[in-house]
Amino acid sequence: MQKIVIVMPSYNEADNITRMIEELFIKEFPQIKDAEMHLLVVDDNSPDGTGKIVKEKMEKHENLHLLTGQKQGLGWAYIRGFKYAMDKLGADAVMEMDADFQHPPRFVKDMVKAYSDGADYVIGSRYIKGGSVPRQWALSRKAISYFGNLFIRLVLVKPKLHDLTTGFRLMKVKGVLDKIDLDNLMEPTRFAYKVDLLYQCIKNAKKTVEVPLEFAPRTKEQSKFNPKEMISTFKVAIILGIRDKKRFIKFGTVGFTGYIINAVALELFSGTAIASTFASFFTVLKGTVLGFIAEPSAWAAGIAAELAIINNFTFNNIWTFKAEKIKGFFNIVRKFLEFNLAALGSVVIQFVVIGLMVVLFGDTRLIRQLGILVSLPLVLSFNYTMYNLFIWKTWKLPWRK
Ligand SMILES: Nc1nc2c(ncn2[C@@H]2O[C@H](COP(=O)(O)OP(=O)(O)OP(=O)(O)O)[C@@H](O)[C@H]2O)c(=O)[nH]1
Ligand SMILES: [Mg+2]
Repeated sequence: MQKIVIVMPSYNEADNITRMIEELFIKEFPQIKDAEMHLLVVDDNSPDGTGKIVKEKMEKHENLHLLTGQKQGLGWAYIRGFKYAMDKLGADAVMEMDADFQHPPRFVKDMVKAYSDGADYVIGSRYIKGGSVPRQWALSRKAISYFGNLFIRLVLVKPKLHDLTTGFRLMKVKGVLDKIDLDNLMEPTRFAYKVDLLYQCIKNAKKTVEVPLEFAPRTKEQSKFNPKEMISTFKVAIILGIRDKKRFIKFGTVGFTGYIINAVALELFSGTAIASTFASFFTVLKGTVLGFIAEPSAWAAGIAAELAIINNFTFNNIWTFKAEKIKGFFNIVRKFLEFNLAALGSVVIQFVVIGLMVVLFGDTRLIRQLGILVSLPLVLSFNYTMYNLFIWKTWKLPWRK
């Protein structure tokens, strides 16, 4: 039987906690047959005596646990709870759930069912069919929640998931939560820690599933929802979004220097003897489909592309793919040849495109430079794929172990 521990932080929830414990242990847990359900309340010495209430209830419910500590904010309360659930309670899965009834207990069983059906990460979602945000919320708050969430979906490039800021989630320990460095989550004192945790869980999980959640309004007092929390949440999302794309940005930058070298070298070589000597070997082809091979500018384009390749190999090796850096003289030579082989495609692309354009539109500087631009998108996507697959091997092919 799978052991599932609900981690529930509480701070001054004396009014809610009794009813929460009763609803879970008397109404909800008995309906769940395929998992052993536990509740761990993480109370930061609430002055209103929340912890004392939990202690009393523990005499009645064996699967109720209490962890107390100093108040360090929402993220830390959850993090301490996760660690305790994994290390001390031996949880197979843990759930995030608030004590203030914003996550109605009746949705726990749906989350557990998705887990039993094979998901290793389950998201309680307000933005899929069957889910909702409180009707009482002012239109402005609804809009902020919706568009904020949409923004995070875009920066994290997760269009298939609908709710990335929900606080009601279930994660399997093995392979998902135990792979995460919990002590170094971003913004652990705030709500924003949830975005970092979610991002890493999605990466680790084999199967992520969204289950509808009818998010309830807060019953007591004022909401803590404020601009500070919101900004830090967006900040975390943006940092995560960029961190992942950093390699592509570096690759683009190196590519741009390569482009400049390419463009300048093309002009330098197009009028020279080297280019026309190569081209002169092929004068017989003039007037045929392969006539572009007899164009000096096509050869200049080939030479320019090769110079750009040397530039790109060097800088990608010491910068873009620094972590996978190739070392040792013979390794470098071998990789360079492989790199050239991989990049041969781009030399060919440029040779053909510029050769053809020169034949069609005449051999002018404008046409040659336009040729580079036309080749660029083809060359860029081709190279990025080849390098990731074969040179620095950062992409795994499914059939390769
Ligand atoms: N242990 C602990 N629990 C906390 C802390 N801050 C909030 N909580 C609890 O964490 C849960 C979520 O906190 P809320 O204050 O409801 O935060 P929220 O739902 O993002 O915002 P609201 O709109 O104000 O409800 C509740 O059960 C709180 O009692 C904290 O610093 N320590
Ligand atoms: Mg709340």
